[in-house]
Amino acid sequence: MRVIDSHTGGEPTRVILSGGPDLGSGSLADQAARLQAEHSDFCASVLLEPRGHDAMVGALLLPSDDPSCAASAIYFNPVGNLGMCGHATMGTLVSLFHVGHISLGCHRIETPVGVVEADLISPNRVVVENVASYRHAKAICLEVPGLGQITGDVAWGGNWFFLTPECRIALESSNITELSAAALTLRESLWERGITGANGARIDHVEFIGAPLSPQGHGRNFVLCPGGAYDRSPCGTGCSAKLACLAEDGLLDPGTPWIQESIIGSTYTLSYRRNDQGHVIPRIEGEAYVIADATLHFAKRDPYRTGIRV
Ligand code: PYC
Repeated sequence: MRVIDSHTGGEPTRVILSGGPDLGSGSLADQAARLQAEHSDFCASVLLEPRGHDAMVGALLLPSDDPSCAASAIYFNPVGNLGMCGHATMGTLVSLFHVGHISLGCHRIETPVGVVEADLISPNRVVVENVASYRHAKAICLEVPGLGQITGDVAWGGNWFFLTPECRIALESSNITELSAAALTLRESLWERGITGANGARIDHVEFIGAPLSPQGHGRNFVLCPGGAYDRSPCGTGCSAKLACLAEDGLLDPGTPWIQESIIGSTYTLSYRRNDQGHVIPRIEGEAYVIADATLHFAKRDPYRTGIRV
């Protein structure tokens, strides 16, 4: 299986160029559902140790039925599919440029939750225009064991997020273990309380938000991804959810830049525009670098052929 590995602000992406499963026909959302339901061994074998690790996100590229799109992408992490993925879209563009499949400029990518536009403005710099993002619920209050009462917003940025400024642990890289534990407990509490996104959608990302550490920054975050890994980058879909909240609170005007720091200090430059329907269309600019151009091998007798799952 031919893969290209990259990282975007420290967050890894593995683009699968060839050797993926046959997902049959139907919409991209149908094919993504089939990937998750019928090919979990494939996903685990590509992403988990010993070939990968639990923070890795896969991008399975397929031809798109939409002639305006350069490709379709199904993004997945070791526990299941993502709707959209900002950092992996940047990683995908940089990887496709690396192998000579695309040139610099604008490319449309179909995802299961809509078409996104990505502008490769240099070999390592990408601007992604994400799907329309919005706040679903404001100031939801819940009791979280060990954290007390927490208030936060539920928002869509291509995935579902619970965003709160109230985690009470400093957003510093030395606290990643404590932040991860707190975010996991909070997510568990959301599930127990039945707090969901639209149409009962499960909230699988938790985003702690706070003040920046650098003088140029406007905000800093810690994002827990589905499963237990945290996002090394500022999380493109998490930034989109954050932009939707800022816009709805009247705290950021369209076109005004916002520099978002991740928990390891990598940054995205964000802004948004409103489309004809008045929806928030996030713009996320960041850097991605190719780190490996590889062939994965799956020996039949390898006891860890489908990844280490303990
Ligand atoms: O960049 O949107 C993102 C993302 C989601 C999960 C990991 N990264």
